[in-house]
Amino acid sequence: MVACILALGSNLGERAGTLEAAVAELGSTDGIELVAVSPTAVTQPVGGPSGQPDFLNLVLSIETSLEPLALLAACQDIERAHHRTREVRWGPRTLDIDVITYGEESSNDPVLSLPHPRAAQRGFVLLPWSWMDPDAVLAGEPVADLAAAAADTPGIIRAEPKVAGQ
Ligand code: PH2
Ligand code: MG
Ligand code: MG
Repeated sequence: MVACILALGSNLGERAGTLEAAVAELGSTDGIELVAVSPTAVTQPVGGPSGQPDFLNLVLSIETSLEPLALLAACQDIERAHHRTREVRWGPRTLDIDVITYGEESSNDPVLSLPHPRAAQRGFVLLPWSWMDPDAVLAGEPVADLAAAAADTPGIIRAEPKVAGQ
């Protein structure tokens, strides 16, 4: 089994319910075991069209027996089941599931770069990750330090617990 971090986001529709369902669906996927779920963060959109709604974001720690591209495919199947479409890059979406780390794997594969190439600058990934695991490290840097330095971190609010286990 390989330890991985997944990041989930939603800014359309029933956001909290979508994230809760997606966590449950990931947990019941063959080859994926949930280890921990971060608290939910209410975050302002980074990039993309202006005027889109705030996101709810959370981070999951999992263990998986799936290879990286099979893990990505499992995440994309769940995105599709929640009516995710891909019209606008960084546009509003019902559900986004990104593979942030896959063990210690480092790859420039255009389909799945690892670690996620923008994760180290994204407070909406780093801050909930640091809440879940204050000692987490990303590419040699403490996640809590990266979170403190990320431009979008000051606007992030910790939501009331809604997803079981948070
Ligand atoms: N995802 C993006 C781009 N911008 N901003 C926030 N706050 N949360 C996200 O999940 C997010 C984003 C691309 O996937
Ligand atoms: Mg994303
Ligand atoms: Mg994505």
